[in-house]
Amino acid sequence: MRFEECCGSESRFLPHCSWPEFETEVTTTMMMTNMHRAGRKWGQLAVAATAALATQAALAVNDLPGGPQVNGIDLQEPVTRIAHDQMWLHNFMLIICLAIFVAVFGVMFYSIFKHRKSKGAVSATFHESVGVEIAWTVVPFVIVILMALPATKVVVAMKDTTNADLTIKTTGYQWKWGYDYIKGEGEGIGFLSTLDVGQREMSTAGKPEGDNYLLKVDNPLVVPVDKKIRIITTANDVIHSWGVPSFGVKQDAVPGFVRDTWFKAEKVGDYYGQCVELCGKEHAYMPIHVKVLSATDYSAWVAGKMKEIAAKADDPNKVWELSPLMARGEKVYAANCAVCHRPDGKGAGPVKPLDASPVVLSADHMEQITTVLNGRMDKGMPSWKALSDTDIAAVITFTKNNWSNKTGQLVQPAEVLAARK
Ligand code: HEC
Ligand SMILES: [Cu+2]
Repeated sequence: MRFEECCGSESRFLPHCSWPEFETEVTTTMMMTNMHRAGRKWGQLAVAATAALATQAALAVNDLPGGPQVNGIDLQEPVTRIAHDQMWLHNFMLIICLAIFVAVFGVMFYSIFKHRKSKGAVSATFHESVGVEIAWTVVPFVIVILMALPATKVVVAMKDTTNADLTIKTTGYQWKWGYDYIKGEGEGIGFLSTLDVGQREMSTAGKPEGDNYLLKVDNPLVVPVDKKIRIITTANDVIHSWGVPSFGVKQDAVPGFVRDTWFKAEKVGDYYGQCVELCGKEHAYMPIHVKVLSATDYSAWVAGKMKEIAAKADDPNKVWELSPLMARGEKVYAANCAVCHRPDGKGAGPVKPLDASPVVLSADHMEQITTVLNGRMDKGMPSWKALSDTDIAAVITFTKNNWSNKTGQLVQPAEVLAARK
């Protein structure tokens, strides 16, 4: 295995990179040991084989709808127009290749048989037949054009990511996927999708179970049916690739670059894929599970997720202690206020100092709350209404207790909330 293949474009050394060689060696040694033993005791081997068959029967695996099939030899069932087109192209070219195969080998074997030496065949003496040469140039050329035309059409359609209903950013990590809904219904939702822990345990124990072995994730990607979904791919560490066979989609996720692809699932259901670019030792453990829902189910899912996000956000009625609120306020100050009021709180020019400011020191919290909330637009102090109640309470508490301001006052988010009305 080449180093770059294992570790992607970044020159970051991963010690596990050489594991396949190691494993091959171990497996070969094990196989040899087993053969040796088997040679000694055929009886034992027979017993072992029967046992193995029995366990196999117990662990019978079925086709996974939207995923791999048992002994599947065809492409997975297509559920997007692109996947249908790809399947058609595949069959079309297969037929052409088959026809060429039959024609070429037919002529060849016929000639070998018909003109064999034992029948007294004498080779022909013609040379440089213009007709034949033109034919074997023109015919393949026509065939290539015939194949290239529909193929180009499909490739162009695959790249057309315009007018998407939903845009989702997909980030490859060693070894999981991150999904961020960046445009369309569900905008703002974001989560990580990791292999289900139980699956990893089964793999470690060498006891695969279930039809979705190594394809089960904790949080599947959820999308609505019959909507054009644009997938933007990128990666955080090494090159990964996002691929779902039923959608006919496979797009590399490259660190520092954004690429895109799209799909429009025509059927509700669960569809599976995997990372398809060797990305390190857990490459086999970063599956993709896409749940395609009806429009109403999708809206319900979005509503649920939004509630979760809101619940995680700050509760304005939470009563804070001084030190966590100060720590948070320090960050809010550095991010929003320090540009004008300076890190030392002394201000500059028309920007009044906050250090020792009467407004800041005032025992009446409202004085500073209204100043920060509404600003003094005419004097160059912006309004900070866009910050959350907790952020405003935090930054005010911070200014009231930092530098030479040692008021010991604590401003709670609820006071800010009340002042907004
Ligand atoms: C764009 C520059 C700017 C930023 C950013 C800014 N301020 Fe101000 N701030 C001012 C100016 C200018 C004044 C003085 C207004 C005046 O003359 O009354 C002021 C005044 C104040 C006052 C009143 C001081 C007094 O003694 O009257 C407070 C309190 C205050 N700012 C807090 C904040 C906080 C908290 C933040 C961050 C959330 C912040 N400011 C961000 C420009 C800024
Ligand atoms: Cu990967």
